[in-house]
Amino acid sequence: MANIERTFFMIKPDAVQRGLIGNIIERYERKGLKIIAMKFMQVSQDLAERHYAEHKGKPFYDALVEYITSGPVVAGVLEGHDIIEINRAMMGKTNPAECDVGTIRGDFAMEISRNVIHGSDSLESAKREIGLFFTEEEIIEYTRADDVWLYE
Ligand code: D4T
Repeated sequence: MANIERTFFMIKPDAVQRGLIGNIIERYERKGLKIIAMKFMQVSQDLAERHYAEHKGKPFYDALVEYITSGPVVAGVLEGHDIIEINRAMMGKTNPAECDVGTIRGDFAMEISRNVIHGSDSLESAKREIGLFFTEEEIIEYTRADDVWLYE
């Protein structure tokens, strides 16, 4: 049995403004990823600073916080076998110039500072980020009808 994990994702302000929400969610659904929480929201200055705390002091930090608070985002939680690795593979590398075509960033992004989507990079960061954006009550446990055909 593979690992059932949870991961946090965020469709960033540039993707919302460019009308990419549907395309990104469609990719997740087509692949078989299970969405267990999702909301459309404005990230506050305080939440942005907590989310990006590990980057504080880096040259791109201020611009990063400004970008993520510049308009609404879609935040969500995915659950599935090895979901952190699968979501990172679907997003592509952080720098769109290095992304494979077919990945979300490879298909939609041009610059590292406008890279369309965020996804947790480890179990530890997933747990931290889910806790920052969602309460336990907002996370819905359910069985998806196609799980029996997605997993052996
Ligand atoms: P996020 O957190 O947005 O999913 O990106 P990654 O997990 O893929 O990458 P990261 O934590 O290393 O970077 C966070 C965020 O900062 C932006 N960034 C990064 C930037 O604008 N300039 C830079 O030089 C770097 C390294 C992009 C993603």
